[in-house]
Parts: sequence; structure tokens; C-alpha cells
Amino acid sequence: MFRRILLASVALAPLSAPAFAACSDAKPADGTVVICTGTDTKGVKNKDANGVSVTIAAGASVSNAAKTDNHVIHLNDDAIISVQGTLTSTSVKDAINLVDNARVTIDGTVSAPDPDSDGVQAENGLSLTILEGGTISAGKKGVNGGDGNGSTVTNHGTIIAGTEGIELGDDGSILNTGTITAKDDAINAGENATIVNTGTIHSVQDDLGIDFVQDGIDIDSGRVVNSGLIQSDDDAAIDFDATRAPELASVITNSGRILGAAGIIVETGHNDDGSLNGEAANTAAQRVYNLAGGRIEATSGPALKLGAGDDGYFGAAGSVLVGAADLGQGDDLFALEAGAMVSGDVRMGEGADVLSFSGLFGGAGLGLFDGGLGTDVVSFAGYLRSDISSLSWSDDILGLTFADGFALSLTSFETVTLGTRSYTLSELMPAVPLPAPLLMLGSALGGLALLRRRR
Ligand SMILES: [Ca+2]
Ligand SMILES: [Ca+2]
Ligand SMILES: [Ca+2]
Ligand SMILES: [Ca+2]
Repeated sequence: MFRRILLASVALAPLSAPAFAACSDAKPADGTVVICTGTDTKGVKNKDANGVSVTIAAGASVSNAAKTDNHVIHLNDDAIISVQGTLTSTSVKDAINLVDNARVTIDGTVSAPDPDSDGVQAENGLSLTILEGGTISAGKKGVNGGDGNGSTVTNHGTIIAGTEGIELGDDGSILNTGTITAKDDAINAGENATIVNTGTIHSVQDDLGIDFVQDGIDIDSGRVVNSGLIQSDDDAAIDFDATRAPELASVITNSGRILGAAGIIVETGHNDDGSLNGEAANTAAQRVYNLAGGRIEATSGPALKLGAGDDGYFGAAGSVLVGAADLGQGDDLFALEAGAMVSGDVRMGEGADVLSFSGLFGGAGLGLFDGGLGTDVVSFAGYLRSDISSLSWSDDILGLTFADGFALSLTSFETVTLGTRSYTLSELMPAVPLPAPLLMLGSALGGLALLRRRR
């Protein structure tokens, strides 16, 4: 045992010396295997070299302090990097800067504190794994995959970033069981992204101003499966930009918490006042499955704003949706199981939409559901007409209460299905005037008043 300790202290001795090159090769050729131990202040640089392998051993410390105009590790394609010790950029350059098909494993610490410095920058086909206990901390982007496609990031550790936590191009795949904290988008990816989260993905508040768009996840299309936390302090938890594949539906499956000023929104191309905002709209379908235990919560904006496309929200028993929902253009479906909670009004928008309640909702008091333009259907699979205890009609709003206490308000729905039987509004409550005659009556009265005034 004593002998082993002695050997270890001999091996550690260079740490205290003013070493500059403790990596076995500072400018490796193609295919070189580089091992870094001790303290190195030059880094490993050959931007033309392919297939270079660099291992920064546990306890080793590598930086660019002696050559601050260098990325600390700067190589070309097919690099294989393992950081078990510490890798630090002391300048505006990146800690790790690679090109295509890089394989990077981080079990130690990668640090690039300058506001213009990325932790890991790479292009197509990056495969990056941050192990539990591994950290990337960057002044700019934690992982900058730029426009590179087909990259995979697996984070079991920690990513902290001054702008984006992880930025990928198309066909990116992210598994997060750790923590991603960023001042801009925590994750920004393009088309056909796959994001699985059991940890925390958090865009934190900053001082860049309220119109600076900072989302938990910002993608164009793809899949999100969340059982952890996806949060934005400033903007949307999940935001869809315009997509080049509007025929493909994106799917979000949530059994965790999705929390933001807004919940899940898409770019509609319009401001809240209806004016054009200059952005291209996302016109694809988004399907949101909020499972038991799933919470989607908006603190100031909409919980859901799904824009054009045939969108869907499926609220399972034990799910919670807090905030308003706007399903927009397209033939949308908003379906709730008994035991699903919705606090906020639901607007189905233009199109032939379907609002569906399955099961018995007991004393649940829900808000206003608006079918909007188009011929819309509301369906109560668990109730018959004889289960209705009271109906009211006021200002085009149908108030409906069932014998078990389930109560809600409906407007602009043309058909009500109870059990398997469908009713028009006039069939359901013949004593109540229909919307169209009401409108005609109103305009006729208005016309009379106008005539009287003219006399
Ligand atoms: Ca949509
Ligand atoms: Ca609609
Ligand atoms: Ca409609
Ligand atoms: Ca309607």
C-alpha cells in the first residue's frame, strides 16, 4: 500500500512544476493518440488532422493559457475526445472545436467562461456524452452543433451556458437526465429533433430584455418526451419555429412538468393583435399527450397555442393544464379523460374541430370552450341527455350542468353528442332561441332603432 501511495505522489509531482506541455503531442498528425497528464497550457491543435484521439486524464489540467488565440482542443473530422480531468479556455476561443463525426465523452470539467466562447463546438454527426459528475460551463453556447445534422447529445451531468445550452441542426437527438441551464434557449434544434428529458431543461431569466426569445426548448419539428422539468422563466417552455416539413406532425408526451410564461406554442406569423410579425408561420400539426401526473403551466401567456394544422391535445386522468389553450386554424381535437384538469379557456379556432369528454367528470367545473369558426362538435361519451340537470343560454354561451355536478360553458359548437346520440342546439334546448335567429333579431331591432332615430 505504502509503495502505491509513493508512486502516486511521484506521478503527481509535475502538477506543482511550471509545466506547459503535459500532452503527449501538441500538434498531432492524422490518427495520433494523445494523452494529457499533469498541467498543460498549450492545448492540442491541428485543424487539418483527422482521426486524432485526445484523452485528458483524471487530475490533468489543460488550457490555452500560453496560446490564448487557440481553441484548447482544435481538430478536424473523426476526433475522439475524452475529458476526465479539467479543460479550460482562458480566452474568447472554444474549449473544444471540432468538425464532423466527433466522439466526445466528458467525465470531468469543460470550462469556457468568456461570453464569446463555446464549450464544445462541432458540426455533423457529433456524438457527445456528459457523464454523471461531468460539466460543461460556457460563456456562450454549452454545445454548439451549429447547422450540423444528425448529432446526438446525452447529458447525465451539468451544462451551464450564457446563451444556448445545446444547439443542433436537423435530425438531432438529445437525452437529458441531468441539468441544462441556459440564459437563451436551453435547447435549440431544427427539424426532426428527438428530445427525451427526465432531468431539468431550464432557460433562466437574464438581463437581455423581455423581447429576447428564450425558450426551454426551441425546435422546428420532432418529438419531445418529458418526465422531468422543461422550464423557461422568460418565454415559452417549448416553442416551434416554422418548419420545412409542414406535412409531418410533431408529438409531445408529458408526464413531468412543462412550465413557462407560455407553455407550448408555435410561431403563427402574427402578433397578439393580429398584425404580421415578419416571421414565417409553423403550419404543421402538433399533438400534445399530457399523461397522468403531467403538468403544463403558463404563468402569463397561453398554456397552448398550436397555430395552423390539425392539432391535438389529449389530457389523461391526473393531468393538469394551467392557462388558456388556442388550437387555431385546422381541424383540431381537444380530448379530456375524466380526472383531467383544465384551468383556462379553450379556443378551437377556425376549422371543423372536435371537443371530446370521455368518462364521468363528477364535480369538475371547467371554463369556457369556444368552437370558433366552422362546424364544430362537442362530445360527452359518458353522459346521456337525461343526465343534464340544467341548461342555460346567454350571450351565445350554452351553460351545461350534469347531475353529477360536472359543469362547463360552450360557445360556437354546432353539434352536441351525448352518448352515441347527436343533437343540434335547437334539439337540445328547443325553448331557447338559436344563435342565427338571435343575430337576425338583433339586427332587425337595431335597424328599427336606426329608422326611428332618423325620423
Ligand atoms: Ca399546429
Ligand atoms: Ca381549429
Ligand atoms: Ca372551429
Ligand atoms: Ca363553430
